[in-house]
Amino acid sequence: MGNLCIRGDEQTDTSGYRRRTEASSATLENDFHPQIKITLLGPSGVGKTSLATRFTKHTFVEGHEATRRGATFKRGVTVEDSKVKLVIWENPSSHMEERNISSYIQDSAAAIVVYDATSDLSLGAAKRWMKALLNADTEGLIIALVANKCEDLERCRQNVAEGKNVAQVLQVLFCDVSTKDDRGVDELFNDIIKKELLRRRSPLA
Ligand SMILES: Nc1nc2c(ncn2[C@@H]2O[C@H](COP(=O)(O)OP(=O)(O)OP(=O)(O)O)[C@@H](O)[C@H]2O)c(=O)[nH]1
Ligand SMILES: [Mg+2]
Repeated sequence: MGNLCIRGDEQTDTSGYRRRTEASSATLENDFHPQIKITLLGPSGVGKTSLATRFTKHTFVEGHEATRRGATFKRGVTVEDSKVKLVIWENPSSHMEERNISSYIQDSAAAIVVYDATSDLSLGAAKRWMKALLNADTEGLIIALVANKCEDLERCRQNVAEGKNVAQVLQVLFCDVSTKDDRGVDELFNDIIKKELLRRRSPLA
């Protein structure tokens, strides 16, 4: 899993690293710098809220309630001795249009395009979002394509393989996850944070 530590009530998980949950908002505001903003993109129902909620609140909700206004999710994370304030932003998918991509990714360090790996339609929509990203000014932006709902890997095999291929060709991150089973989610955010910290430390940043 790597060097991931979360501020709040301290717990030790099965991998032996100490983790904390629910840093108070005062602690989060005062002690966690720099801030890294991540924007979630993708069609309705693919699990964007679930991904953010799993990472920031360690919970999963079965029912689908569409995000109608923009939603933000925050968490303090310590990665490689940096105390990072992570802000995850979700736009309402009912209002999102690919041609407005530049306004969604403004100020973001990373954009995650999420798709439902059990649905071909959803993969098609994710490809359109990837295309929109490629046509926008994304210099310095970390891009990740994420296949969600991968509890049953055999069922998702084809759509995961296709997503992986798209990501490889476009040279972006790819991750298959299940927010329901809490699989792959910490790794995804950890990878993005590490990449962004490295970029900010670069003499060319
Ligand atoms: N089986 C399974 N279901 C999931 C998973 N993640 C999310 N879901 C379900 O998918 C539905 C939609 O999840 P949301 O997180 O609300 O999706 P969203 O992309 O935020 O949807 P909008 O806000 O409408 O754009 C809910 O019923 C979730 O319980 C997963 O990993 N596995
Ligand atoms: Mg949502």
